[in-house]
Amino acid sequence: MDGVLRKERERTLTETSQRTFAFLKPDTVKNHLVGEVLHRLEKKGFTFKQLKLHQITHKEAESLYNVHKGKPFFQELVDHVTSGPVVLMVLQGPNVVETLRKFIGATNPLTAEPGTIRGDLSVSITANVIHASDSVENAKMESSIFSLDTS
Ligand code: 3AN
Repeated sequence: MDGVLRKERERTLTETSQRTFAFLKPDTVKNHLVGEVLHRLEKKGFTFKQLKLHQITHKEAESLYNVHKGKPFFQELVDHVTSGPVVLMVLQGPNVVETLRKFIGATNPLTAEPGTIRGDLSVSITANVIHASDSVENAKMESSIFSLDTS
């Protein structure tokens, strides 16, 4: 790649760089898939800015999934994410909110595309490996529940 092209590419990457919040769910820790998922995220080129093992409390889970309160799957979801340790993370990369969501695949692993994290590593809609914020605003809000910062 010549110098002008390289500079242009670096400029584009810097300008679109952003941070997002994600966590690996308890199923991922129990199934010994933490290394596999972190490896995929690293290979893709995302940068870990923060990474932390954490036991989610009921209060934190209810804040995190407040939009789903009243839905039939709410209790099962809260029970699952509080059932064991999770791995919290702040990731950085170009357009990372959208690119990470594509990379992890659809909510239901049974319909998630093969090649995506959920498509390859799960069959359960509740125990679906990883959560990732769906907007810059939600990344800020969700990370703050765990005293992390995506700004
Ligand atoms: P995503 O994690 O793909 O952004 P959301 O935010 O709509 O999906 O839902 C949060 C979590 O709630 C999902 N990761 C999934 O575990 C669970 N969930 C969503 N929809 C359903 C459903 N119809 N049945 C059971 N669990 C669901």
